[in-house]
Amino acid sequence: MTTVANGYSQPNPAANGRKKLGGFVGFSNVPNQYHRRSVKKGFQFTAMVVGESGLGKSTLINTLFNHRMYPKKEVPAPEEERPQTVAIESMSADIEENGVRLRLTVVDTPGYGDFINNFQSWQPIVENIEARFDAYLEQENRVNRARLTDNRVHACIYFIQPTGHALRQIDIEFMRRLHQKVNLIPVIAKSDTMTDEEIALFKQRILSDIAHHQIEIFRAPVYDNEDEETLAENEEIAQKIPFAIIGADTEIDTPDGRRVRGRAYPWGLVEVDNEDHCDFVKLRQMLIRSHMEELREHTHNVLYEKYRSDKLTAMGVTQDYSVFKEVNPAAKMAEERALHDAKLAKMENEMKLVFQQKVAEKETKLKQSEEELYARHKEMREALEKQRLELEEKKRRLESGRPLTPEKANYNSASAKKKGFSLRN
Ligand SMILES: Nc1nc2c(ncn2[C@@H]2O[C@H](COP(=O)(O)OP(=O)(O)OP(=O)(O)O)[C@@H](O)[C@H]2O)c(=O)[nH]1
Ligand SMILES: [Mg+2]
Repeated sequence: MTTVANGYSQPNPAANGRKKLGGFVGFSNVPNQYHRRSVKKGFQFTAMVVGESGLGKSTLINTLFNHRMYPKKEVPAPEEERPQTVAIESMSADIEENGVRLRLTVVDTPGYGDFINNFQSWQPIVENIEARFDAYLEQENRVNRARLTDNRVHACIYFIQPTGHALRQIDIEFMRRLHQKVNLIPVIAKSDTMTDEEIALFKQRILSDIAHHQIEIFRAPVYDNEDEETLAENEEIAQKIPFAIIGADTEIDTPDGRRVRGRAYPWGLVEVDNEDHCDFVKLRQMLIRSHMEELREHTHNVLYEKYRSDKLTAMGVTQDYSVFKEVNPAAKMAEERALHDAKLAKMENEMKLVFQQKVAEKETKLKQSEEELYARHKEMREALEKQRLELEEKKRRLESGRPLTPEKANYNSASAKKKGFSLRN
């Protein structure tokens, strides 16, 4: 991680953060609160460079950071031997200016044009952009999402070869694959190889090609409440698109004794930071000073939102629109009361049923015991009747003088026999 000094001038936003107390409610201070909070949290901004190999993408990154992001060799290699970028790599720098913290990340991609099949060129880049969306989506789905790291690509600088003709097929294909995923900012690379007239003509051709192929490039929204100065500044930036840029990470001395970033040629110098020489300053201004928030907002509200909803729809997650239905409190209460009444009625019915069942059970039990009682009564009556008959029979016998029971006589003789038998022993 490197902290680089930078020369960007910016009005001091912290000075606006003071509250004015007066006879007012105070909600007009909300923007300031938001401002203070954002300043405290800091900002994250990620830009990506895409384009054909050797168009100066890595050089532009160094120029943007005003810093050589790549390790410097002991003996500086001639520019022609500069290594090609072979993999997507990202570099970050924490920049602080007037108390505002910014983490600026630049993603460098290997230039295409080396592959026979161009599918290999855009696929890793599209995948990288989507992986960054996925990482953000994954954070949003976490339980704790108080602090999200935003590594999404907020701007994609697309390098166009300075041919002076028109957009090539590969540019159109590439931009069409990227324009709904990222804010596209087309630039004419190595614009020091073209004259001013050539550049003006080439810009027109590029814009008409972009319009013809319905490629959406980033255009800053215009707000009504903007002051005239800002409007003019934004208009100036918009008119320079596609920016004709020059990259240089070396400093050179000018004949008039200044030390500037630029490129020295036998016939003269081109200065990176000179607006008469190229649009680099305007590009940097748009990225970092005037449109960073719009780039971030458009990424979040439009590009990411589209990616997110497409992805969730593909996963089979559907939106339950009934949750957005407007609620009328009176209707809601009536609905709840009806539900409650229905519940009460159901409970009453159930209790009635249980009661009836219990009563029926009791009745059958009573009937059963009544029958049992009746049967016992009958039995006892029969037994009594039998006894009465026997007694009457006995009485009759006694009266007629006959022995009480013939069985008794039999018994006596039997016992006598027994006695006789025992006597014999
Ligand atoms: N004339 C001119 N040359 C440039 C400019 N910017 C970079 N170069 C030179 O072009 C060559 C390639 O630059 P790089 O920055 O390595 O190109 P690149 O796009 O990163 O290439 P890859 O990593 O292969 O994709 C180097 O020799 C640079 O010095 C420019 O604006 N004008
Ligand atoms: Mg490179």
